[in-house]
Amino acid sequence: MIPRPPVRIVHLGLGAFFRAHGCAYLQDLNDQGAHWGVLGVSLRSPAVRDAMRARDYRYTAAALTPDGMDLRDIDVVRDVLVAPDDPTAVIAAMADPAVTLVTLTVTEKGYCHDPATGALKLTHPDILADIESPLPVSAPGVLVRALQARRVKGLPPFTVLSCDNLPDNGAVARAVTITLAQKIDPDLAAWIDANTAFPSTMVDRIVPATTPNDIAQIEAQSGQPDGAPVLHEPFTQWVITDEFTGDLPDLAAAGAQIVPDIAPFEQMKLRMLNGVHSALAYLGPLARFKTVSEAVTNESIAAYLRHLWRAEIIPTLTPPKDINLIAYADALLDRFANTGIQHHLSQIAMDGSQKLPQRLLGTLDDRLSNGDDVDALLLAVAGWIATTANQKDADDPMASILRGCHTCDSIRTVARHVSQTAIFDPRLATLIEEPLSQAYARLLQNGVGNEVNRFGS
Ligand code: CS2
Repeated sequence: MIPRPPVRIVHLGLGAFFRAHGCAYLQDLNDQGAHWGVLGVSLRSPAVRDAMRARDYRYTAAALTPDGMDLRDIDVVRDVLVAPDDPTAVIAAMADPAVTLVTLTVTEKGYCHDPATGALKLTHPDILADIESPLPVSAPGVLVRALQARRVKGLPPFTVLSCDNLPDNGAVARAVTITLAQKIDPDLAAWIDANTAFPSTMVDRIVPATTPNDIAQIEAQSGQPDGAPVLHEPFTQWVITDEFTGDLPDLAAAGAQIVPDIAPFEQMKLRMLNGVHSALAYLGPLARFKTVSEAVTNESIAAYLRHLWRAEIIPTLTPPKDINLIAYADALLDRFANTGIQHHLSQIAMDGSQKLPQRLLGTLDDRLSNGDDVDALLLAVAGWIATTANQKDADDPMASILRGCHTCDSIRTVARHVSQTAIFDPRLATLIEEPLSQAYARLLQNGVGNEVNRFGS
């Protein structure tokens, strides 16, 4: 029997995405003879650990195609720690000399930053707690205390690899870590700044949430019990800035692209895939669609998305080398239309306040500043407002601030949204308020079907 790989990577925020994406690359590497094992850390709940325990952290990854599922066994996770149960054990594991890489999928809000500016929110309750206590609760807190422990032991830092959908996610991870370290120990902050690499990455794979029905189907197909399988589309992409130093996995050997400048890849993916995902997530349910594939098989919605890409998003982008953005958009529509995937729009809709700036507002800002047409983008943002203002239990850290009030007409509702400086840069707020109020009023008056139809079918 092949020995299981030793822990050399710690992953913060172990959820379905990293298990379906990063772990698949590591499995490919290990299949080629490397030995990279992962210690997963849950920053909140024990659910993933508990579900993975029965198979000793092995699990099935199911690639979803319209014709069925291709199953693969992934065996790179060696253990999972739950930070709130034992933060000291997490810090000790990250200060192990064998660990050279810490990867993160903690979602946009996990960075405890202000999405509009990228700066750490020093008033965030978790950050206030982490300045006071050596037992951290936030992701930046865990990074700072683990780097502090390594410095005390005379070890070099680990490389920090953010795998969240944020522009220049390495720079965001660096900024929040160093800002917090400055509050705790300025010498430590200087040491981290001088010695730690935070490469930026663009990660891409559609990973719908696993349901009990999916588990039953996978168990029936594989013939073995598996409490924690993950589902994913066949497509995968991982682009990483060429800032890797030290003893790190050769992710290029598993198909990752290592590039000198990641910005064109990130902008392309965040604006074209995630931006359009968010547009669908807010407009689709208003037309009673529940999943991405259901929504895009509607010809008017598909025509709206084509217009959004071709007329409004693509002109703001610099194509990465050798990529044709029209072909990229067509491929996205095919990926979205995969009927083997039940990707619920509600999964994408959550945390809109944290997602909108990098997905839709940057594009809007670029175009409005040039006096370019923004009709289709405004409709998407109006859909977000209609959702957050009218939903009682929106899954968003700013839900209570964005929820509508009885006395708010459409102008006041839009004004309340655009005045949130954590989401809207004040300059953009001034530019956007009037046209957005009109778009929002039109959406309420005409309904989503008529509004989408304006873009042809
Ligand atoms: C989605 C992403 O839930 C969401 O917000 O837009 O998770 C998307 O599926 C991935 O980024 C695809 O790589």
